[in-house]
Amino acid sequence: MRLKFFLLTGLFMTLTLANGKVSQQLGNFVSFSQSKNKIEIKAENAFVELSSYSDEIVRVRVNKTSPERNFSYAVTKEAGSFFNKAEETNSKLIVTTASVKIEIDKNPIRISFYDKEGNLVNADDKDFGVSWLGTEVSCFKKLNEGERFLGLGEKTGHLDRRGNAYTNWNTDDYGYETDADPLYVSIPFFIGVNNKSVYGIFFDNSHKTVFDFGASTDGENYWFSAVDGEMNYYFISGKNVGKVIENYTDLTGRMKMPPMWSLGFQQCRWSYYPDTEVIRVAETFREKKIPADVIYLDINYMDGYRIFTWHPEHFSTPKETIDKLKEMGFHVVTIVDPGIKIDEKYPQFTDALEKDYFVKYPNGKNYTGTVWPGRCHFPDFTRNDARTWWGKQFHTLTVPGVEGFWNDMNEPAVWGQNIPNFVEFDNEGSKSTLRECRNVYGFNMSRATFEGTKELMNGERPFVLTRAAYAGIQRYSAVWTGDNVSEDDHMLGGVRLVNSLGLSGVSFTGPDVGGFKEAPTPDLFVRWLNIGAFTPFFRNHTEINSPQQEPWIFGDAHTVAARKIINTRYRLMPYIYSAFRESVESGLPVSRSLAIDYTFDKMIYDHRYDSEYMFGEFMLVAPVDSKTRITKVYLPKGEWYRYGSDEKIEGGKEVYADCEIDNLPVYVKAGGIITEQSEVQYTEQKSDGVLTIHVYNGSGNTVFKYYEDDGKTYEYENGIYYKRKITFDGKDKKLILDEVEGSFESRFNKVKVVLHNFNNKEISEQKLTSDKMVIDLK
Ligand code: MIG
Repeated sequence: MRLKFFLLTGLFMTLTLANGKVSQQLGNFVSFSQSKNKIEIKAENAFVELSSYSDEIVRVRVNKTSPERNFSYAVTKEAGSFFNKAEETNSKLIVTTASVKIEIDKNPIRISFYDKEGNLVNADDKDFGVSWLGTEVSCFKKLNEGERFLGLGEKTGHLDRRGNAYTNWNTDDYGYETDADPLYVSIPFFIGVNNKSVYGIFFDNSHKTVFDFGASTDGENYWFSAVDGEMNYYFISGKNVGKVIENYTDLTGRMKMPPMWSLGFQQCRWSYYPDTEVIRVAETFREKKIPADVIYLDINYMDGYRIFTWHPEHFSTPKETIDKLKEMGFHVVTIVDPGIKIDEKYPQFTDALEKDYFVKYPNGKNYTGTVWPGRCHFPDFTRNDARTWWGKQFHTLTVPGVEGFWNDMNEPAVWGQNIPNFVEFDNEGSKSTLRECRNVYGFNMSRATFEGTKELMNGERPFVLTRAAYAGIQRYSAVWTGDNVSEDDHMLGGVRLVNSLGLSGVSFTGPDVGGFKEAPTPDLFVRWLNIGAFTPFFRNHTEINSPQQEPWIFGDAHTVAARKIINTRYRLMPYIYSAFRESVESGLPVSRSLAIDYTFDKMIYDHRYDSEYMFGEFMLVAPVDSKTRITKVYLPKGEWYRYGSDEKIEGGKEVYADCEIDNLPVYVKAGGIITEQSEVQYTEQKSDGVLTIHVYNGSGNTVFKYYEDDGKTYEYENGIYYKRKITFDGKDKKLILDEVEGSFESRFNKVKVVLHNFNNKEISEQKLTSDKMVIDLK
């Protein structure tokens, strides 16, 4: 009787579970098998698969049925065989790599990750591990005491995300609030920081995902979920935050060197037209001796907003216009939107229609949405052939000389902002819908743009910029943080967006300096410019019908300040370019939240200080609003100098700092090595040929990895670069330039050393040779 009752309720339960009204747990362990590359576990209600990508990267896949195809837009690395032979006991399965121990409790299945020393780093929640609710899949994790959460890409809020929840669903949010979520970019990767250990989790599922870092479950656990698809995450270990980022970018790829000109100052607005106005703006930069490298054409350069066309009157001779700009040292970036105007007389439309490259309704009709050009169809960037087609269309821009491509509206955005979920995508041969493909739409558009323009530019580096993105975007594009507002809070919040993107593998990022919506006060503009000068992507941009926002329109004093600030950016170019190279090699960002180097210092998470960051290896930037003239800054343990000064400041405490409007608090770490050049008006202009190395006295040994290449081709991938280690020996007070590696000839023929807090002030110019040089600083 009793047994029968159980059997019946059992059957009943299975039925209710299957209809998704209540959740379903993965259940107990049934059996397992190990092959060369993976461990497959059968559970009562699920299949669990473990695989390894290095000793420090373990992938966990959990599916209700035997796993779907193995496919990822984000991951470029192949699985390997880093697992030792699994050990089975009555209650557990134990799997190890050289650096991670994974314990799988059998009843029910719960996964725990330990480090080499046997410390528990991350574990499933005891009550709830992986479960489903209909198609929705969740993973609950144990929340450790004091655990912090970093990253998750372009997310507003504070550095430590604990106590907050976030959604990934790429969204066009014009003039977003400083606590808005979601924004344009989805990177389902975060870093957990325990009292001693750190780890990363990359949940590679492009559906709408939620991350709840102990926000709403009484601090008992934290969880992440997706509305559909697999529980598919990578547990990434590493001895510190930097190593976790290195491992994550080993998995999802790193950027290539962007063109050097794209590290210069970029001038944008919606929109400069006609061509004579573009030339006038460029000329004004040169007249006023304010350095700049780039000018943008926003949507008005096109003919009726048709992508890949030129406006017949306003830009009747694009090549002549661009040639003129090039003579002045300017590069041109044009905007492209994904929406292709429905217009039988527009060849890009008829061609794509004929080739059937547009995303579709379930009945096969092309989806139509309205954007700037009017009614549009949208290329299916989840198809390789459509991507290739898109890439080829750029010839109408590259032939006249455009070198940068700004991918906008690729969330994708349409008027109404609500594309039906059932719109279909090819999804690389495995048909799917907007639910799975929205978050990777901008990623794939940027990829098509990068690959296509790279092909068209005969070996020169295109610059690609995007608004929407998914994990791995760093391989193809820089990211800007969308339609912000001209307010102090946006300026400061924007710094944290950049830092968070940096923690998530994307180095080349920045906000609209000065603010997109509304107009900045002169002080806000100058302060923002100053922060922008210490941000990887440095672009001034503002919306249509807003007041002019070029650096010279805020009055004489502010123009002088703007010039001084932009000059600093150009002086620092040899330092900044080297920091980009570091990013290309290791994935470490250029703007590095203090959580990278000072992870366990709790003061850096204090909301007054959590926007501070290292710019490159040695400079600390302390952002401050436009109204404050004296501020408190937190300097981590160690010794520091205010940038450009010789006064040493003891760290490990809060200090007061003057911050006149043209003087952002920027510090250099003791032992810091900062390479600079003479002031130039654009990156390709010849400097005086002197490389100036600033050394800030300290007692230890510090190393700077100095790097140069031609700044415009991919020849550096064939060894044509100039790399040398510069070491400051703080004990013997010597500067050692190692022998040059690579076959590129330096832009500089002389070297000068400027000393900070030494007995000497400087070591006068000498010839820069490629052999080892030892410079005595005493
Ligand atoms: O509907 O191209 O974020 O930078 O200036 C607005 C016009 C479309 C949004 C971008 C902004 C750009 C603007 N675009």
